Amino acid sequence: MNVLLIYPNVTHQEALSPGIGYIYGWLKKKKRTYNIKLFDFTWGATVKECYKYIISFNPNIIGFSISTFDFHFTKTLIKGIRKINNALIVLGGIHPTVAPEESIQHADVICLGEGEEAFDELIEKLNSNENYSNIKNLWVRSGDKIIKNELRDLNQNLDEYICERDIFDVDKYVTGRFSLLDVYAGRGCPYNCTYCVNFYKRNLCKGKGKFVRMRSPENIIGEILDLKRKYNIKRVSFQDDTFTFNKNWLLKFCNLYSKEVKLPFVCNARVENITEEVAKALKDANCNGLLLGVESGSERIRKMILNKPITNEQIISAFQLCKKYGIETLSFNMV
Ligand code: B12
Ligand code: SF4
Repeated sequence: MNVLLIYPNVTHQEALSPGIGYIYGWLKKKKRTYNIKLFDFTWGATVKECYKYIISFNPNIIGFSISTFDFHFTKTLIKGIRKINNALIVLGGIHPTVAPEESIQHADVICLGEGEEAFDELIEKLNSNENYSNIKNLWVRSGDKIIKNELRDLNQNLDEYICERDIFDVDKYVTGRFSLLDVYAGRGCPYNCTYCVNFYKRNLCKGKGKFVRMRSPENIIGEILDLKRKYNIKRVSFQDDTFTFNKNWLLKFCNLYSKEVKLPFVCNARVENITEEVAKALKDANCNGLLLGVESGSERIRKMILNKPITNEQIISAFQLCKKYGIETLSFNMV
């Protein structure tokens, strides 16, 4: 069974796809013996090169990881692929999750939400010639019919999932970002800002278990030490939507991190989480940058429209505390 993963990465940002890392990590963990390859557009590969690669590799299944930015390009790519290969075309990532009706028009299968188990089940069934139309999290196109399977329960033990990066040319990514790699400490966000994808994701997973989940600090630190050993990383960026919402978890994490890792790191945070105690713990752990969502200068708009009821005082206090502890800040603002 030949499995090809494609990262269209139209914006060419030099950050590898965690979606691909996690689904590949799951297949590796399950010791699947398929031949798994990646075609990565990050470094300027052309469509022609991709087609050439597909002809030589001859995949049975092709899985794309796409955001909405990637969708238009991916549609065109798929049209060409259909002419040279009969692989089952699967779309996963944020775009098929938020726009499934549109996505399924251009694929055989799409994955909504988390894809580790669903993609694995799909390949297993395809490999043994079994019916794959009833796999949870997947929509499957069968002629004119679309089979829309429900979502499975969310895995509450995120330590079971491992982001395996070795399918990527990791050294290139590490060099491109000055010795930095992204790490994911958890999934979901407890807040409910109206404009955010988490608002949609939480509704999608309603009734499927706790939406916000964190990995154990020990597990994350194990991953980072491994990245340090393998790729000599010098900095870490936590890409979680909100790294700081759970104070007990955060303090435990910072304590352990400061003893065992100490690499400088940056993370996203909510202003109201940044108390003196938290700012100090972050600094002691070697956090040198916080990215904070301000969004609007109007308290009324934040509260009434965005459902982000942070006060002006909380914003000022968070930025002042960061200044006091020598943590650089960046704010996200809507224009
Ligand atoms: C980390 C992150 C990034 C990273 C990594 C991007 C990437 N390719 O995944 C970086 C910094 C590079 C980035 C860049 C951008 N991002 Co961004 N990013 C995020 C963030 C904060 C977290 C994503 C996350 O949790 N990943 C963790 C992994 C485990 O989850 P996952 O990627 O969804 O993967 C799971 C499933 O989707 C599925 N899956 C994924 N791929 C596949 C493939 C197959 C075959 C299958 C079966 C399943 C599957 O299984 C995975 C494991 O469970 C989200 C917000 C959010 N909460 O989703 C925004 C978000 C995805 N980003 C967004 C945007 C807009 C961008 C940019 C366009 C920004 C810009 N203007 O440049 C670029 C696009 C880059 C790109 N080509 O993807 C939007 C996307 C909106 C949309 N409709 O597309 C989001 C939702 C933020 C928002 N605005 O609300 N981003
Ligand atoms: S706090 Fe940030 S990640 Fe969480 S819901 Fe609001 S905008 Fe989204």
